[in-house]
Amino acid sequence: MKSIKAMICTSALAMAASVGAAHADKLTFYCSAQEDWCQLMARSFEDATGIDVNMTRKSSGETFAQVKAEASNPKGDVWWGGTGDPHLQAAEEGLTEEYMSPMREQLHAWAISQAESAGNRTIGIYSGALGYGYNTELLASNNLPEPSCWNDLLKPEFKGHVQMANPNSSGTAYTTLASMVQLFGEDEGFEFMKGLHANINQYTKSGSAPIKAAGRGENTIGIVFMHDAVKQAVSGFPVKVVAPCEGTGYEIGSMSIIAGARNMDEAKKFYDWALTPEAQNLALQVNAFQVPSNVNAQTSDKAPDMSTIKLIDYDFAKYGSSDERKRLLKKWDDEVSTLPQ
Ligand code: S7P
Repeated sequence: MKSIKAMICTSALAMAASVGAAHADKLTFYCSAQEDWCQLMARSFEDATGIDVNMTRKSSGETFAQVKAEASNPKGDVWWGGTGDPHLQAAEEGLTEEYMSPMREQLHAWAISQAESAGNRTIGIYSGALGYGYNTELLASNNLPEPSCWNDLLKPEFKGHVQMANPNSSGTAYTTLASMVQLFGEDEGFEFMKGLHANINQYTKSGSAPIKAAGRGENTIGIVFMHDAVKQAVSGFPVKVVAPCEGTGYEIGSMSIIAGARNMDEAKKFYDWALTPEAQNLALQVNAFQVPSNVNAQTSDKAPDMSTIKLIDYDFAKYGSSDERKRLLKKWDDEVSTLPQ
Protein backbone atom coordinates (compact mmCIF):
# COMPACT_ATOMS: atom_id res chain seq x y z
CA MET A 1 0.00 0.00 0.00
CA LYS A 2 1.20 3.51 -0.83
CA SER A 3 2.12 5.67 2.19
CA ILE A 4 0.16 8.90 2.72
CA LYS A 5 3.40 10.80 1.99
CA ALA A 6 3.88 8.99 -1.33
CA MET A 7 0.26 9.70 -2.27
CA ILE A 8 0.62 13.40 -1.48
CA CYS A 9 3.83 13.55 -3.52
CA THR A 10 2.21 11.76 -6.47
CA SER A 11 -0.82 14.03 -6.53
CA ALA A 12 1.36 17.14 -6.10
CA LEU A 13 3.45 16.04 -9.09
CA ALA A 14 0.31 15.36 -11.13
CA MET A 15 -1.03 18.81 -10.25
CA ALA A 16 2.26 20.46 -11.16
CA ALA A 17 2.28 18.60 -14.47
CA SER A 18 -1.28 19.62 -15.23
CA VAL A 19 -0.63 23.26 -14.25
CA GLY A 20 2.52 23.12 -16.39
CA ALA A 21 0.60 21.62 -19.31
CA ALA A 22 -2.23 24.16 -19.05
CA HIS A 23 0.32 26.94 -18.81
CA ALA A 24 2.22 25.63 -21.81
CA ASP A 25 -0.89 25.42 -23.94
CA LYS A 26 -2.27 28.93 -24.07
CA LEU A 27 -1.53 32.38 -25.36
CA THR A 28 -3.24 35.69 -24.70
CA PHE A 29 -3.01 37.56 -27.96
CA TYR A 30 -3.70 41.30 -28.29
CA CYS A 31 -4.37 42.17 -31.90
CA SER A 32 -4.58 45.62 -33.52
CA ALA A 33 -5.10 44.69 -37.17
CA GLN A 34 -8.52 44.11 -38.74
CA GLU A 35 -10.83 41.71 -36.89
CA ASP A 36 -10.94 39.11 -39.72
CA TRP A 37 -7.14 39.02 -39.96
CA CYS A 38 -6.80 38.79 -36.15
CA GLN A 39 -9.20 35.83 -36.06
CA LEU A 40 -7.40 34.08 -38.90
CA MET A 41 -4.00 34.54 -37.22
CA ALA A 42 -5.34 33.20 -33.92
CA ARG A 43 -7.00 30.11 -35.44
CA SER A 44 -4.07 29.35 -37.77
CA PHE A 45 -1.57 29.52 -34.89
CA GLU A 46 -3.77 27.17 -32.88
CA ASP A 47 -3.85 24.75 -35.82
CA ALA A 48 -0.10 24.97 -36.33
CA THR A 49 0.87 24.46 -32.68
CA GLY A 50 -2.04 23.13 -30.63
CA ILE A 51 -1.69 26.18 -28.36
CA ASP A 52 -5.06 27.70 -27.34
CA VAL A 53 -5.30 31.36 -28.24
CA ASN A 54 -7.43 33.92 -26.46
CA MET A 55 -7.56 36.91 -28.82
CA THR A 56 -8.73 40.47 -28.10
CA ARG A 57 -8.93 43.01 -30.93
CA LYS A 58 -8.49 46.71 -30.13
CA SER A 59 -7.09 49.70 -32.00
CA SER A 60 -3.39 50.47 -31.61
CA GLY A 61 -3.71 53.40 -29.17
CA GLU A 62 -6.26 51.50 -27.10
CA THR A 63 -4.03 48.41 -26.89
CA PHE A 64 -1.09 50.58 -25.86
CA ALA A 65 -3.22 52.06 -23.08
CA GLN A 66 -4.31 48.58 -21.96
CA VAL A 67 -0.75 47.19 -21.91
CA LYS A 68 0.34 50.21 -19.89
CA ALA A 69 -2.56 49.91 -17.45
CA GLU A 70 -1.79 46.21 -16.92
CA ALA A 71 1.98 46.68 -16.57
CA SER A 72 2.14 45.72 -12.89
CA ASN A 73 0.13 42.56 -13.57
CA PRO A 74 0.43 41.74 -17.30
CA LYS A 75 -2.48 39.82 -18.78
CA GLY A 76 -1.45 39.84 -22.45
CA ASP A 77 1.44 37.81 -23.90
CA VAL A 78 1.95 39.13 -27.40
CA TRP A 79 0.71 42.23 -29.24
CA TRP A 80 0.56 41.79 -33.00
CA GLY A 81 -0.39 44.41 -35.56
CA GLY A 82 -1.27 48.04 -35.38
CA THR A 83 0.86 51.02 -36.29
CA GLY A 84 4.47 51.06 -35.11
CA ASP A 85 4.42 54.32 -33.14
CA PRO A 86 2.60 52.99 -30.04
CA HIS A 87 4.74 49.81 -30.15
CA LEU A 88 7.83 52.06 -30.10
CA GLN A 89 6.40 54.04 -27.20
CA ALA A 90 5.70 50.79 -25.33
CA ALA A 91 9.30 49.69 -25.96
CA GLU A 92 10.67 52.96 -24.64
CA GLU A 93 8.51 52.69 -21.52
CA GLY A 94 9.78 49.13 -20.86
CA LEU A 95 6.34 47.61 -21.41
CA THR A 96 7.61 45.12 -23.98
CA GLU A 97 10.26 42.42 -23.94
CA GLU A 98 13.55 42.36 -25.84
CA TYR A 99 13.66 39.39 -28.22
CA MET A 100 15.88 38.39 -31.15
CA SER A 101 13.93 36.03 -33.36
CA PRO A 102 15.82 33.52 -35.52
CA MET A 103 13.47 34.70 -38.33
CA ARG A 104 15.10 38.15 -38.48
CA GLU A 105 17.41 37.24 -41.33
CA GLN A 106 14.39 36.76 -43.63
CA LEU A 107 13.04 40.28 -43.05
CA HIS A 108 13.24 43.50 -45.04
CA ALA A 109 15.67 46.12 -43.74
CA TRP A 110 12.78 48.43 -42.67
CA ALA A 111 11.44 45.74 -40.33
CA ILE A 112 14.84 45.27 -38.71
CA SER A 113 15.47 48.99 -38.39
CA GLN A 114 12.14 49.28 -36.54
CA ALA A 115 13.46 46.60 -34.14
CA GLU A 116 16.86 48.22 -33.74
CA SER A 117 15.41 51.63 -32.97
CA ALA A 118 13.49 50.00 -30.08
CA GLY A 119 16.30 47.93 -28.55
CA ASN A 120 14.69 44.85 -30.16
CA ARG A 121 11.52 45.22 -28.10
CA THR A 122 9.38 45.34 -31.25
CA ILE A 123 9.71 44.37 -34.91
CA GLY A 124 8.13 45.31 -38.24
CA ILE A 125 5.54 42.90 -39.66
CA TYR A 126 4.10 44.95 -42.56
CA SER A 127 4.10 48.42 -44.05
CA GLY A 128 1.52 50.58 -45.76
CA ALA A 129 1.00 54.17 -46.91
CA LEU A 130 -1.53 56.63 -45.53
CA GLY A 131 -4.04 58.27 -47.86
CA TYR A 132 -7.78 58.43 -48.23
CA GLY A 133 -10.63 56.92 -50.14
CA TYR A 134 -14.00 58.22 -51.23
CA ASN A 135 -17.37 56.87 -52.27
CA THR A 136 -17.60 57.76 -55.97
CA GLU A 137 -21.42 57.57 -56.03
CA LEU A 138 -21.86 59.90 -53.03
CA LEU A 139 -19.32 62.31 -54.47
CA ALA A 140 -21.22 62.45 -57.77
CA SER A 141 -24.67 62.70 -56.19
CA ASN A 142 -23.48 65.62 -54.03
CA ASN A 143 -21.86 67.33 -57.06
CA LEU A 144 -18.49 67.35 -55.29
CA PRO A 145 -15.15 67.71 -57.13
CA GLU A 146 -12.78 64.72 -57.13
CA PRO A 147 -10.16 65.33 -54.41
CA SER A 148 -6.56 64.33 -55.11
CA CYS A 149 -4.52 66.22 -52.49
CA TRP A 150 -4.61 66.64 -48.70
CA ASN A 151 -5.43 70.32 -49.12
CA ASP A 152 -8.49 69.48 -51.22
CA LEU A 153 -10.08 68.08 -48.06
CA LEU A 154 -10.15 71.58 -46.54
CA LYS A 155 -12.49 72.96 -49.23
CA PRO A 156 -15.74 74.27 -47.75
CA GLU A 157 -17.83 72.06 -50.05
CA PHE A 158 -16.51 69.01 -48.19
CA LYS A 159 -18.00 70.17 -44.88
CA GLY A 160 -19.57 67.17 -43.16
CA HIS A 161 -18.20 64.77 -45.79
CA VAL A 162 -14.86 63.78 -44.21
CA GLN A 163 -14.30 61.21 -41.49
CA MET A 164 -11.18 60.11 -39.64
CA ALA A 165 -10.48 58.33 -36.36
CA ASN A 166 -9.49 59.92 -33.07
CA PRO A 167 -5.65 59.88 -32.84
CA ASN A 168 -5.80 58.96 -29.14
CA SER A 169 -7.41 55.59 -29.82
CA SER A 170 -6.31 54.98 -33.39
CA GLY A 171 -2.85 54.37 -34.77
CA THR A 172 -4.07 55.34 -38.24
CA ALA A 173 -5.22 58.75 -37.01
CA TYR A 174 -2.01 59.32 -35.00
CA THR A 175 -0.07 58.52 -38.19
CA THR A 176 -2.22 61.15 -39.94
CA LEU A 177 -1.44 63.78 -37.31
CA ALA A 178 2.30 62.98 -37.25
CA SER A 179 2.41 62.87 -41.06
CA MET A 180 0.84 66.33 -41.41
CA VAL A 181 3.35 67.76 -38.91
CA GLN A 182 6.22 66.22 -40.88
CA LEU A 183 4.82 67.09 -44.31
CA PHE A 184 3.85 70.73 -43.65
CA GLY A 185 5.86 71.64 -40.52
CA GLU A 186 4.32 71.79 -37.04
CA ASP A 187 2.50 75.13 -37.29
CA GLU A 188 1.08 74.51 -40.76
CA GLY A 189 0.38 70.88 -39.91
CA PHE A 190 -1.80 71.95 -36.98
CA GLU A 191 -3.48 74.59 -39.14
CA PHE A 192 -4.28 71.77 -41.56
CA MET A 193 -5.76 69.63 -38.75
CA LYS A 194 -7.87 72.61 -37.61
CA GLY A 195 -9.14 73.23 -41.16
CA LEU A 196 -9.88 69.54 -41.51
CA HIS A 197 -11.76 69.53 -38.20
CA ALA A 198 -14.25 71.98 -39.71
CA ASN A 199 -15.13 69.37 -42.36
CA ILE A 200 -15.11 66.25 -40.14
CA ASN A 201 -18.50 64.61 -39.55
CA GLN A 202 -17.25 62.17 -36.88
CA TYR A 203 -14.05 61.01 -35.17
CA THR A 204 -14.32 57.24 -34.93
CA LYS A 205 -12.53 54.97 -32.46
CA SER A 206 -11.10 52.61 -35.06
CA GLY A 207 -8.83 53.76 -37.87
CA SER A 208 -10.47 51.84 -40.69
CA ALA A 209 -14.08 52.67 -39.70
CA PRO A 210 -14.27 55.83 -41.90
CA ILE A 211 -13.64 53.91 -45.12
CA LYS A 212 -15.98 51.08 -44.11
CA ALA A 213 -18.64 53.74 -43.63
CA ALA A 214 -17.77 55.20 -47.05
CA GLY A 215 -18.12 51.74 -48.59
CA ARG A 216 -21.61 51.40 -47.06
CA GLY A 217 -22.60 54.85 -48.34
CA GLU A 218 -22.77 56.40 -44.85
CA ASN A 219 -19.80 58.73 -45.32
CA THR A 220 -18.15 60.31 -48.37
CA ILE A 221 -14.38 60.50 -47.66
CA GLY A 222 -12.40 58.41 -45.16
CA ILE A 223 -8.81 59.18 -44.15
CA VAL A 224 -7.20 55.76 -43.75
CA PHE A 225 -4.29 53.62 -44.82
CA MET A 226 -4.59 53.16 -48.57
CA HIS A 227 -4.64 49.34 -48.20
CA ASP A 228 -7.80 49.63 -46.06
CA ALA A 229 -9.47 51.61 -48.86
CA VAL A 230 -8.32 49.04 -51.45
CA LYS A 231 -9.98 46.35 -49.33
CA GLN A 232 -13.33 48.13 -49.68
CA ALA A 233 -12.90 48.57 -53.45
CA VAL A 234 -11.93 44.90 -53.89
CA SER A 235 -15.00 43.91 -51.87
CA GLY A 236 -17.14 45.57 -54.55
CA PHE A 237 -17.91 48.92 -52.90
CA PRO A 238 -17.72 52.12 -55.00
CA VAL A 239 -14.53 53.36 -53.35
CA LYS A 240 -11.69 55.20 -55.11
CA VAL A 241 -8.26 55.23 -53.43
CA VAL A 242 -6.16 58.41 -53.32
CA ALA A 243 -2.41 58.84 -52.78
CA PRO A 244 -2.40 62.57 -51.87
CA CYS A 245 -0.47 64.80 -54.30
CA GLU A 246 1.64 66.55 -51.62
CA GLY A 247 3.09 63.24 -50.42
CA THR A 248 2.16 61.18 -47.40
CA GLY A 249 3.28 59.25 -44.34
CA TYR A 250 3.35 55.51 -43.82
CA GLU A 251 3.36 52.92 -41.09
CA ILE A 252 5.56 50.03 -40.12
CA GLY A 253 2.96 47.78 -38.52
CA SER A 254 4.64 46.04 -35.61
CA MET A 255 4.64 43.16 -33.13
CA SER A 256 5.89 43.08 -29.55
CA ILE A 257 6.08 40.58 -26.69
CA ILE A 258 4.60 42.02 -23.51
CA ALA A 259 7.09 42.41 -20.65
CA GLY A 260 6.43 39.85 -17.92
CA ALA A 261 4.19 37.75 -20.21
CA ARG A 262 2.76 34.80 -18.29
CA ASN A 263 3.15 32.55 -21.34
CA MET A 264 6.55 33.72 -22.50
CA ASP A 265 7.53 30.56 -24.42
CA GLU A 266 4.24 30.59 -26.32
CA ALA A 267 4.62 34.30 -27.02
CA LYS A 268 8.04 33.64 -28.58
CA LYS A 269 6.62 30.74 -30.61
CA PHE A 270 3.88 33.02 -31.93
CA TYR A 271 6.43 35.76 -32.69
CA ASP A 272 8.66 33.42 -34.71
CA TRP A 273 5.67 31.88 -36.50
CA ALA A 274 4.16 35.29 -37.34
CA LEU A 275 7.37 36.21 -39.15
CA THR A 276 7.26 33.17 -41.47
CA PRO A 277 6.14 33.57 -45.10
CA GLU A 278 3.31 31.07 -44.45
CA ALA A 279 1.84 33.13 -41.61
CA GLN A 280 2.30 36.41 -43.48
CA ASN A 281 0.64 34.98 -46.61
CA LEU A 282 -2.57 34.52 -44.56
CA ALA A 283 -3.12 38.26 -45.18
CA LEU A 284 -4.10 37.44 -48.76
CA GLN A 285 -7.05 35.33 -47.54
CA VAL A 286 -8.63 38.36 -45.83
CA ASN A 287 -7.75 41.03 -48.40
CA ALA A 288 -5.17 42.68 -46.16
CA PHE A 289 -3.05 44.53 -48.69
CA GLN A 290 -0.09 45.70 -46.62
CA VAL A 291 3.46 44.89 -47.74
CA PRO A 292 4.69 41.94 -45.61
CA SER A 293 8.03 42.13 -43.79
CA ASN A 294 9.30 38.66 -44.76
CA VAL A 295 11.09 38.96 -48.12
CA ASN A 296 9.71 35.55 -49.13
CA ALA A 297 6.08 36.38 -48.33
CA GLN A 298 3.74 37.40 -51.15
CA THR A 299 2.59 40.96 -51.74
CA SER A 300 -0.77 41.10 -53.51
CA ASP A 301 -0.77 42.74 -56.94
CA LYS A 302 -3.68 44.82 -55.59
CA ALA A 303 -1.50 46.30 -52.81
CA PRO A 304 -0.75 50.03 -53.27
CA ASP A 305 2.66 50.24 -54.96
CA MET A 306 4.81 51.99 -52.38
CA SER A 307 7.49 52.74 -54.98
CA THR A 308 5.09 55.00 -56.92
CA ILE A 309 3.73 56.88 -53.87
CA LYS A 310 5.42 60.10 -52.76
CA LEU A 311 6.43 59.09 -49.23
CA ILE A 312 7.86 61.38 -46.59
CA ASP A 313 10.91 60.22 -44.64
CA TYR A 314 8.75 59.40 -41.60
CA ASP A 315 10.81 59.83 -38.43
CA PHE A 316 9.67 56.76 -36.48
CA ALA A 317 12.17 57.30 -33.66
CA LYS A 318 10.86 60.81 -33.00
CA TYR A 319 7.12 60.32 -33.56
CA GLY A 320 7.11 56.94 -31.80
CA SER A 321 8.85 58.41 -28.74
CA SER A 322 6.82 58.67 -25.58
CA ASP A 323 7.32 62.43 -25.10
CA GLU A 324 6.50 63.35 -28.68
CA ARG A 325 3.43 61.12 -28.97
CA LYS A 326 2.04 62.44 -25.66
CA ARG A 327 2.82 66.04 -26.67
CA LEU A 328 1.18 65.84 -30.09
CA LEU A 329 -1.91 64.09 -28.76
CA LYS A 330 -2.33 66.66 -25.98
CA LYS A 331 -1.89 69.51 -28.46
CA TRP A 332 -4.50 67.95 -30.76
CA ASP A 333 -6.87 67.50 -27.79
CA ASP A 334 -6.35 71.09 -26.61
CA GLU A 335 -6.15 72.97 -29.89
CA VAL A 336 -8.09 70.96 -32.48
CA SER A 337 -10.73 68.68 -30.99
CA THR A 338 -12.19 71.46 -28.84
CA LEU A 339 -12.82 73.83 -31.77
CA PRO A 340 -16.43 74.34 -32.77
CA GLN A 341 -17.51 72.77 -36.05
O1 S7P B 1 -5.16 46.09 -40.54
C1 S7P B 1 -5.39 47.32 -41.07
C2 S7P B 1 -4.72 48.43 -40.31
O2 S7P B 1 -5.03 49.66 -40.94
O3 S7P B 1 -5.15 48.48 -39.00
C3 S7P B 1 -4.08 48.89 -38.19
C4 S7P B 1 -4.55 49.99 -37.40
O4 S7P B 1 -3.60 50.62 -36.62
C5 S7P B 1 -5.62 49.46 -36.46
O5 S7P B 1 -6.56 50.30 -36.41
P1 S7P B 1 -6.42 51.71 -35.61
O6 S7P B 1 -6.07 52.77 -36.60
O7 S7P B 1 -7.83 51.83 -35.14
O8 S7P B 1 -5.39 51.62 -34.53
C6 S7P B 1 -2.92 49.19 -39.10
O9 S7P B 1 -1.68 48.92 -38.58
C7 S7P B 1 -3.23 48.29 -40.23
O10 S7P B 1 -2.54 48.53 -41.39
